[in-house]
Amino acid sequence: MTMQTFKEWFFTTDHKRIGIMYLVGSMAAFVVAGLMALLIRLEQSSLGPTITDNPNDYNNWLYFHGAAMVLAFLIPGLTGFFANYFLPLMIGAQDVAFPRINAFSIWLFYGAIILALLSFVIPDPPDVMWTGYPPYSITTTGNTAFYVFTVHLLGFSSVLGAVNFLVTVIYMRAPGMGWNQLNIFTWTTVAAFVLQLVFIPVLASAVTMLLFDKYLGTNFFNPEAGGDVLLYQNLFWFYSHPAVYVIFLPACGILFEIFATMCKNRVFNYKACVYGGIWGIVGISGFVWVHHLYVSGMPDWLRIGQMVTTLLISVPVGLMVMSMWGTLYRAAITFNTGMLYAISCLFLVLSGGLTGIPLALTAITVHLSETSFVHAHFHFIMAMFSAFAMFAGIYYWFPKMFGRYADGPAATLGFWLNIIGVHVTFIPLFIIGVEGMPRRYWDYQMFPQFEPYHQVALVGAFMVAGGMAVTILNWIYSAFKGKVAVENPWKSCSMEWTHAPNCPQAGNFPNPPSVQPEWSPYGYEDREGNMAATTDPGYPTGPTAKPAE
Ligand code: HEM
Ligand SMILES: [Cu+2]
Repeated sequence: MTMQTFKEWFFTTDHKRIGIMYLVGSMAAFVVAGLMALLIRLEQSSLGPTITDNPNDYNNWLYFHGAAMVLAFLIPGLTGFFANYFLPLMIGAQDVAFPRINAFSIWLFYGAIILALLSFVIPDPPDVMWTGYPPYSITTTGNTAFYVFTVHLLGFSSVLGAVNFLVTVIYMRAPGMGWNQLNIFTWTTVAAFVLQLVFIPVLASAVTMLLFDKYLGTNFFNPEAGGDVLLYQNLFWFYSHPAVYVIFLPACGILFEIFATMCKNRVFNYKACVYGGIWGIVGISGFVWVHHLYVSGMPDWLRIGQMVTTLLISVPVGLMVMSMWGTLYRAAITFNTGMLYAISCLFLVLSGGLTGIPLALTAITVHLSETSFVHAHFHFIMAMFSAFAMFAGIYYWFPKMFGRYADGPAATLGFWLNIIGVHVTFIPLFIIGVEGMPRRYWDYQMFPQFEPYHQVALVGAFMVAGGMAVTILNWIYSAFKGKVAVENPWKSCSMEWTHAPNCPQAGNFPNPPSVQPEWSPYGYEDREGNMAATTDPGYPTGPTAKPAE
């Protein structure tokens, strides 16, 4: 890369380049955090010390793994990369509302990544998990400030992104585009950014109070001086439960785009999905956080009340999942790699969601809390469902971004290694979780009978590592050398495919489109009529794309 291209990328304000920079940053976080996961599995694969005899090493890996996967891979991947690249294209906008603020957001994100990586070279890295609970985070010799400042940078970046994208969707839709003509992905992204805007300030205050307690001698969380240690848990989960929907919702949005295109169907029950499903989740999301602290002290009315709201959230989630299945109805499905990942998600959301139900029931969770059952639950729904939805989206939009296909034998091999590998890893953890395997323990001398399960999990972890290596190398190869793609290869009706060429230039649309009320991003029934309801003839009738050099 020449200095010139480096400068062009570094100072870019183009939402697509910023998107690609988020993709690169979040995948880098994914790779490093994935290596930590291998160390964790290796350490647990036999009783007693395995690859380290210092339990604190284990804590450092676990800290980095969890914090990076949630805060630097999933959230920036979904609300940074996917939203940046595709949302303006889907709504027919030429860029986001505030391109320079968008550039500032990505700088903050990279600042956070660098800060997080520095934790590998400082003498006393943070060891407080991604949750940072006091009193440990205050009494530890680990550098809690690193954790706090990383959260600050990422939070600030997200809040700026939220304002930017909400303004973009409200004011920059193609002329004539009504709210019920938005892609589901756009809706889920709007919902995710509303959640970020409302809840991030709470997390930011919680970790700032931690910083003050540890370094400036305040006592917010110190019961000896009249503080309340549980206050932190409440504040943390008041953000971090909604944060799981910041991940879950855009992941679902990606799946809807893929299902509609590959099945050539309308989104089933669109309005119920948007107003009942997506906004139902947003509405209830702020009243369920207590299910993360059922085993901490609290009055029963609060515990029972939030058990009810937690269970209630299955209703909007169910509406969305029904819409997904309904979109498949009587379809002649195109099974490419994106669709393979997307279909696997239909099953992963079941195993991940249904295992949340016993955890939501106060009587049962007393038994399951802090065991590897919880660990397996959220890996099914986050590490698999949400991450696989992202991979699905990368394959689906690969021709749009790079003008080339990433499908092929390597892609399929990667898929099967990944999907089999994650099950081999996490099913054993469900089983031993029910039998009492504590989560986040370095060693488990008291449970020698669990050792074989950990060995199976290790095999699964190596399969996933292999699958991810194949997948990522295939992406890098395909971006430069893959088979050149035609315009709109999956024959979608959505605007990012029909009206912008592959590898769109700055400004996105050769002729900025406007639409009539009968246009729909899912207008497959009458494709010609649908195209006629826009002002631009659109692609693929237009010029062919220039593949990425
Ligand atoms: C309908 C679905 C869901 C239900 C009923 C549910 C319920 C729960 C409950 C009750 C816990 C706390 C368990 C404990 O600590 O004892 C939990 C943990 C967790 N869930 Fe879910 N969940 C659902 C969906 C999701 C989704 C969609 C995500 C993310 C995309 C998610 C991510 C997590 C995470 C990360 C944790 C563990 C947090 C930690 O302690 O580090 N869950 N879930
Ligand atoms: Cu939760």
